[in-house]
Amino acid sequence: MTVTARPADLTGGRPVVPSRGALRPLGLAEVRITGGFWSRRQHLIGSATLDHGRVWMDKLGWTGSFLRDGDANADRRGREFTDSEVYKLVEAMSWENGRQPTPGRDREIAELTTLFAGAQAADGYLHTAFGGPGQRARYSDLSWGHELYCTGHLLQAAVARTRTTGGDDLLTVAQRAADHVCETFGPDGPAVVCGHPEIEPALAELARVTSEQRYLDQAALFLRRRGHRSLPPHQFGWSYFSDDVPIRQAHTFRGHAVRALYLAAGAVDVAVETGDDDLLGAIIEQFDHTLARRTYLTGGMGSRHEDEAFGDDFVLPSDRAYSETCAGVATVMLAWRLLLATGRSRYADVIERVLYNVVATSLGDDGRSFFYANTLHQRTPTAVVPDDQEQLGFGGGPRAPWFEVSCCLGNTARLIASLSAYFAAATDDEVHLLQYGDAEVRTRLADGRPVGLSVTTAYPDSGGVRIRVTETSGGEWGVGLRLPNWAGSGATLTVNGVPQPVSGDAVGSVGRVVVRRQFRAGDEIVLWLPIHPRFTHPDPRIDAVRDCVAVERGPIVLCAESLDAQLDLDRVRVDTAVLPADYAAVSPAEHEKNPEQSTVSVSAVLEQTAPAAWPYGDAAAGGARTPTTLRLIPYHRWGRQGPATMRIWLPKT
Ligand code: FUB
Ligand code: ZN
Repeated sequence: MTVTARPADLTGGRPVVPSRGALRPLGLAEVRITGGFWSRRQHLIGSATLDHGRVWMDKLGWTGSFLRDGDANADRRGREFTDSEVYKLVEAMSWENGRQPTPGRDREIAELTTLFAGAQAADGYLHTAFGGPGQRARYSDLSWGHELYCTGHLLQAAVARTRTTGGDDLLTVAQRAADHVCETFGPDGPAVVCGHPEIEPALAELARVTSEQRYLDQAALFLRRRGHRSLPPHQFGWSYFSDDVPIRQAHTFRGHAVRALYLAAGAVDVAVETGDDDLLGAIIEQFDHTLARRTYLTGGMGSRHEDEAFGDDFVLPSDRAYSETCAGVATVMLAWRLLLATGRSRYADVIERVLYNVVATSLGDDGRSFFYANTLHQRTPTAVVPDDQEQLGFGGGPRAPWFEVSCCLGNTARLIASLSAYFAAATDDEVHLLQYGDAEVRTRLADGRPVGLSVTTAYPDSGGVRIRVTETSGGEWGVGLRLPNWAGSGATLTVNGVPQPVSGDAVGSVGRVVVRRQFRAGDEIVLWLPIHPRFTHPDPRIDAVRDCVAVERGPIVLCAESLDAQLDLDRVRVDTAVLPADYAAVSPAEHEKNPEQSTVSVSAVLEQTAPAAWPYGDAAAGGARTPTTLRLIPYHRWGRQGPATMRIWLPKT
């Protein structure tokens, strides 16, 4: 890791601000998404999702829980972690307000902050389900109580608010809560951990915002205490809580996916701030293992519904994919930290995969519904959930306006609202573009020189990315461009129309090309990525999809969707001798209106199946085959036109 110590900065809208690392993050103030795929979703979050979340949280009494201030709370409604949903909503509102300030949103954040402050005990403790009259005692249920988890989300909301508008009362509430945590669980406190990690990355980030060493020390202490089975035995095992082995001794992520990923994110924060390269190396190893053996093609993680957990290596069944949206968001959190620490483009590839294929899939077109679990194979047509219906419990099922466990909505909102911060980062004298979309970048190099870039592209529909230098003040500097792993060696590059090498030493093993020169305003770099559709084959050890094939186009995973199940997708086989092709039925004008409609076609057969009383036999099954052309759509678009079946992996002929 390059070690560049940097002073903490409070504003600028960066979700994560490590004091050292290979890349320096740029914030909402330096990178603006100006159009395209993610701009449409940012608009949706700001215009619909945040208000939708607020309406439901008011209706269900989750915001009201903060009002009772020590009165009998026996009628408090919702699960133990509903406070966290209100905090996550405030975090998302803060990023959105940083992206596009509005007085109304600002007032709303202030009003909710007043609610939180009113519910906070004199010693800083703040949780609406514990410690009040008629309630369970504070910290009496560390496995399931989520008290420190909720505190973590309060801290992250305050970090977002502080980094977008400067410190205010929310930071005061958060610091009082964090001080309470340090006093209760400090070096002389009980050697216990919260069943749901989250306090760890939150304390580390609060330390970065406030320069308070004790918060970082407390995060490190919680990490050291985990893995010693301090939580009571449970049917899911200690691994569910990542409390089975000390964090440095583990070789993979395991147990509850969101818990494991949040914990790893906190571990990277602590490793980076304390210069603990062993700890950093341990997390890199665990993530590598998890990506190689426990991750869906979509980038989704978690294949077990019962405990929302990772399965064993290669246990990745499509029709039982859990792939919780929150696990996708947590993967982005972790990959982003590792990208900043190491500079490895591989992590930006992971972020891209998860964004397009998990996060974008979850969010409904109206911004008011979402998938909790993101299956890769829907066998029966999905139901349509009425706007006012809450899904009880959690997990699978269609996009729904609300779940009893509604963790995913706030996570999606806070990530998308802050997404421009994940588009670019800098070294001392280079600006690196990490995600592609219409964007404006304006920042200063380490020596203070102002630089600016304007990016225009139809990505991910098209592979062309045009970058214009809008500001420069002399001297050499560099523009780094990520070369996604899926692009292989097919990328091409021109600078002011002159072709440049995009291979060998120009790229190395890091997955990026850097154009260095004495730029002049108006200079133009054009990158072409080979975005045509391609077949993707699974590792044969993923038994559930052995002999199947998927189709990807650039960063997008495609799927077959059958509206009203008119086409029985379980009888389709794909002929891989014929390459997949862009489907031309959409006219250029239509495509302009809705670019996300682009589809791909593959040659296939439809196989006859006879009804059988026993689905096994002494001869290979399979009847007559009728040739057909199968049209595939981006996976993130499935389930939007009505009840449908769907599958990503298709058997080969
Ligand atoms: O327990 C809080 C959140 O609810 C978890 O992160 C999600 O997996 C869901 O169970
Ligand atoms: Zn969730």
